[in-house]
Amino acid sequence: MIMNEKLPSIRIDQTGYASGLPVQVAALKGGTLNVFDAEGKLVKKIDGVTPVFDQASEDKVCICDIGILYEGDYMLECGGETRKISVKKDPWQSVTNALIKGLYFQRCGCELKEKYAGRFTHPACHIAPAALWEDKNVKLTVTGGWHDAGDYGKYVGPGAVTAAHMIYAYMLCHKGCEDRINIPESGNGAPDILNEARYEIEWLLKMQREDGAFYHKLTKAQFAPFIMPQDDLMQEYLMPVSHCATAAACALLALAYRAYAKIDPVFAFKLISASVRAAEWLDANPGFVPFSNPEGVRTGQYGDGNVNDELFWASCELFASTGETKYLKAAEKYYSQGLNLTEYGWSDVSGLGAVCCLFVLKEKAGEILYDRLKEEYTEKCRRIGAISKSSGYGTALAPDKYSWGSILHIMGNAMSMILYEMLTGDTSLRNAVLLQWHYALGLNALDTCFVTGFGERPVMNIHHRPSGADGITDPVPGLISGGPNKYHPYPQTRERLADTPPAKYFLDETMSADTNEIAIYWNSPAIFVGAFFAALCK
Ligand code: 9MR
Ligand code: ZN
Repeated sequence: MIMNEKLPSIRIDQTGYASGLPVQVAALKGGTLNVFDAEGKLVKKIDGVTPVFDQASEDKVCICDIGILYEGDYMLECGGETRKISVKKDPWQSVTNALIKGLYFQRCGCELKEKYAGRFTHPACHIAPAALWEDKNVKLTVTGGWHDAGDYGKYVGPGAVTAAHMIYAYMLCHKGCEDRINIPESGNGAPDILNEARYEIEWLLKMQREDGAFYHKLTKAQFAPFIMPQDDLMQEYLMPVSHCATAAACALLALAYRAYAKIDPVFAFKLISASVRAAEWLDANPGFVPFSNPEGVRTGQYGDGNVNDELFWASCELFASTGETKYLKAAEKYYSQGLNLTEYGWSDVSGLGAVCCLFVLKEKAGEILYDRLKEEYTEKCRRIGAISKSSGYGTALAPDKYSWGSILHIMGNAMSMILYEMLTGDTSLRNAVLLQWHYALGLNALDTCFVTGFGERPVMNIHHRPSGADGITDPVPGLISGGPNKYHPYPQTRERLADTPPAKYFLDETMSADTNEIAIYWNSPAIFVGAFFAALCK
């Protein structure tokens, strides 16, 4: 790759390294890797660095484990090139905080005040009443929630999944997400990660129809042009209800009930009641119909063709929150039909149900949903570790899996390996987890930090309407790009990138929604991973 030749031959985590964890870098030239401290003293030396062919990037690359370094700045030298790294006690709390704050910047229906948003302020947006798609004379006020991604749509399933990642991040890695992040609720006694998630959950509650079902999404018929949200004045519609949205919301609300029970019992009661009403609707309406955009609608479809994973997750969370055995039986039934236990994205949420079984229910889940599920889960995690091992950059994604939002799968696989460690006490996948986090922050085939506002070479031109329309050069900070996407690109991207290998199939360009959009449910698994490492650094 011509582009690659210009990139530095040492790839690093551009946000720094932790003094308590091994330092790993990638070298694209062989020989000896020398590490000099700030005084120029040689402190480490790794001989025999031998780059080997990496299928996903077609680079020759070698991951070098430098081991533990004390806090300070260092100069790496290998194959006649140098690159600086910094080692700090706790380098990633700020990144994690920014990723949480990134969701604040996605808030809809309220003003983003300078006090919280700095330069990235804007007046309240999308505050007009929404119309029911199926009966456009009916108008309802459904403000709030987060803009989903680079567009201004708000979608129930993706929102539920994002809030769930944040709640589980808090439940399982709370020391890494306890900071105040300067949002309007900061200092109210609740952790800000839960304050931020609540902004979405309050909106989700409004997306429930009287009979318990959830509207699939609240969007316009078409995506807006690249304008600021307050200027996007076209009519918003409540699109028809769907099984997947209802089941995902049902699951999230049952989970959120436990997360907010102590913080605000009245709110928590609302959550569990809404969850049970959703479950009742699902029981009464078993004929699954996948959502597809009604005629004339072009906004995100999120057309999930399988609801079993959502139903599994919902059953697990409802059992955890109510103790009613009917939910346990239902969860066992869905599990027996086969699930991808290490998936946590909008289309497959099985992994969230697995987390509930393994970390919340534990022995209460019983033989099938604890012992058997644990065996299957840990085996899958080991396989994820093996994928990372077989990649030149240590990336836990097979070369043929770089699709739209590849970052989701990389961060999801990092989550699985973290959960594996928590579950078994076996730390053998730790370095692989670190490499996924480093991937997001610059140790990759593109030498790009995928989180806006961080690193030497951050993504600059994310597909994100406010970032494109606000007249500020810098993008809104704390947002993670979806990253390389060879297998689901736009035709114009394919024309431009032709034979580019999968891990480089990326354009840091505003119009490249297929490779460089941001999305709330890509930020959130990165929050989980960041919170894990930030907690380790305490
Ligand atoms: O994340 C979604 C990805 O898995 C799909 O391949 C892609 C194309 O259908 O859509 C992604 O979701 C987008 C949604 O449809 C609309 N808002 C922006 C989302 C992120 O690109
Ligand atoms: Zn808005």
